[in-house]
Amino acid sequence: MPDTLSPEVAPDTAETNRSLRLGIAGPVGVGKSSLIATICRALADELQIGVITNDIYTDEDARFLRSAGVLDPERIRAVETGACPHTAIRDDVTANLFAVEELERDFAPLDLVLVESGGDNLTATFSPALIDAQLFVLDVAGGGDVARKGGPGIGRADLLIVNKTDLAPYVGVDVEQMVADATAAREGGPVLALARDDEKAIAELRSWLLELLATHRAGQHVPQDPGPMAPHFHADENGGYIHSHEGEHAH
Ligand SMILES: Nc1nc2c(ncn2[C@@H]2O[C@H](COP(=O)(O)OP(=O)(O)OP(=O)(O)O)[C@@H](O)[C@H]2O)c(=O)[nH]1
Ligand SMILES: [Mg+2]
Repeated sequence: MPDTLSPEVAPDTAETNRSLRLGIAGPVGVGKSSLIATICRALADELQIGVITNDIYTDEDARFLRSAGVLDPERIRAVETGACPHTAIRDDVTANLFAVEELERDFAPLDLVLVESGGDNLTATFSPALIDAQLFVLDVAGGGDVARKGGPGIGRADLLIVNKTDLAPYVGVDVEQMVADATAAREGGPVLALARDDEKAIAELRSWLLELLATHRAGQHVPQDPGPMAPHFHADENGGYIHSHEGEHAH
């Protein structure tokens, strides 16, 4: 596995028994729920896992995951946000925090709680008040250019997934190029190309998660806030450039 998939580590913090809370965000339909099913399939034998889904007006994602049979259905709970998804994962995380804590209490001790955001736009990220680490998911069907456009999730999530690579030949996307563009937008941060039947990529994701869990338990993982702004791409007549608002006040 490449070195760039190592989670960030900061020394001298306390060990913890609390579950690792992992957020999964990304645009509508990129495969967030399917990815959660994949993670559960890959790790449910060795880890105690719980799932919180966020839908705007339904509990459809929770129902999908329960019917996938990857986890005890009781361990999958839905939060109906009733508003723009980022409101509940970033602005006021109360409903999600209650749901996570209740799940942790009911099934103690849990190792991993996966929180799926409702599908949103490229600006949506989780608050570090809710989760310890976050995945941002894109899919090839959304177009190879999306990775290059940047945004906080693409730029600074702990891991970026380029999903549904099996569809690349049908939508004319060069996966290697998309991963290279994403890696540049992330200034070298980890990017994983994945499809739900790609055993090798799933094994890499599994190793990344176990390594992250180990650093979390050792008290050495520091949650990062991707924030609302991140380096992003501006097109111009010379082919465009990556632009950063570093040092400016956040909106
Ligand atoms: N070809 C292909 N299809 C996939 C893959 N993963 C998911 N899908 C399909 O993509 C569609 C959307 O998947 P979901 O997992 O519901 O996506 P989501 O991001 O959770 O969607 P929302 O929660 O509605 O935003 C479904 O039809 C899945 O079967 C994959 O690796 N390859
Ligand atoms: Mg979903």
